Amino acid sequence: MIVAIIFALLLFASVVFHFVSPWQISPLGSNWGTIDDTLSFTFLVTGIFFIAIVAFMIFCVFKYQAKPGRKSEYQREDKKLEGRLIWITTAGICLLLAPGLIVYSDFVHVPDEAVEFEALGEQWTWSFRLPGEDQMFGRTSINLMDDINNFGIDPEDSNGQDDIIVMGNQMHLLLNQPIKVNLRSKDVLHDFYVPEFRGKMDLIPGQITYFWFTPTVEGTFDLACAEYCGVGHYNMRGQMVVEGEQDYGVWLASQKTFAQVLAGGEGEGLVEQGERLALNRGCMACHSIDGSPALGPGWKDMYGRYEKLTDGSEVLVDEAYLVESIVEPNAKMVEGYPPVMVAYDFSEEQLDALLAYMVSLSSNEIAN
Ligand SMILES: [Cu+2]
Repeated sequence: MIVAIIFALLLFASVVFHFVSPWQISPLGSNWGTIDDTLSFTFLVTGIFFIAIVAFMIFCVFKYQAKPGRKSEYQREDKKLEGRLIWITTAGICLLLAPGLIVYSDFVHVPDEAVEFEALGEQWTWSFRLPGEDQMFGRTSINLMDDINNFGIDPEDSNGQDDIIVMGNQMHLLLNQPIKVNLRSKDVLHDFYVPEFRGKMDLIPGQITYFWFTPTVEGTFDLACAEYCGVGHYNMRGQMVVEGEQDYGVWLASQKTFAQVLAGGEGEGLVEQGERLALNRGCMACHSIDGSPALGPGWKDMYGRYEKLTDGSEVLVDEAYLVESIVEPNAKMVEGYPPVMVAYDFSEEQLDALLAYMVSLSSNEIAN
């Protein structure tokens, strides 16, 4: 009897929790209302089965409880019952699968009016590229990837010269414009997930995956990696800014083409090189430059200050300490930060550029 009551309470609490739970679905920001419908339908079907099965268990526990003189009896297999159960299960699975397959087909059938962008994932940052005026992406090769040419675009391919390389991990999208997102990974599996768009797709090394959507609400939406991809996975974030034509135009005009990036790479100073490296290599995922809190120590005024280490000692943040912290991050841990940074393999010149950038962010000076 007591077991039956516990089951009944659990059933009641589960149903109530569904309606009063603080974790409700985020408001829809794209055309994919059908994905919501599919989820609701799946939830309804599984919910009905859940209630029916638990109710049946309560009934059985109550009806067949142990009583003096009552004995269990052995029943040989019941072909008829098995047959019925197989058909009910089959029908249930078809009911759950069919709507999803229909919506998924729409999800990967890109309409003709859609434009494109590319999202490139790597541990643990996102980069974005637009095809430029010709609406054609330049050819890419992993052999061409370096710190200036993050996407590995072939400089020989004329389609690639006008490709727009978005700086930082914030991508802007035009409101109500259908868009196809092409997904590439540089290293391991990642997953492009913007909850409000209901869009979600794996990035698979060696393949280009894609889906399309139409952003229907203006605003800034978080992009989160939804496939565990290493210790920094939780911090692999970006942003999708959906805006009207005017704001989008202003943003687009401020971005550089691949040709400009290549040309700029030759004439840029150490500090700019360092800034580009920090952006491209994902430093900004964990370090802020405006003094805001982040996963790792912020770079604003970091150079020249004293940091307290986990062993209680203090260290002056000078060039030697900074280099050590980049190539061997766990050698001296600053108090209050988790030991999650991976060692970076930078060349001497790259380290010089990064240091120049960090020093430029600080108003402190170290007397020689
Ligand atoms: Cu990831």
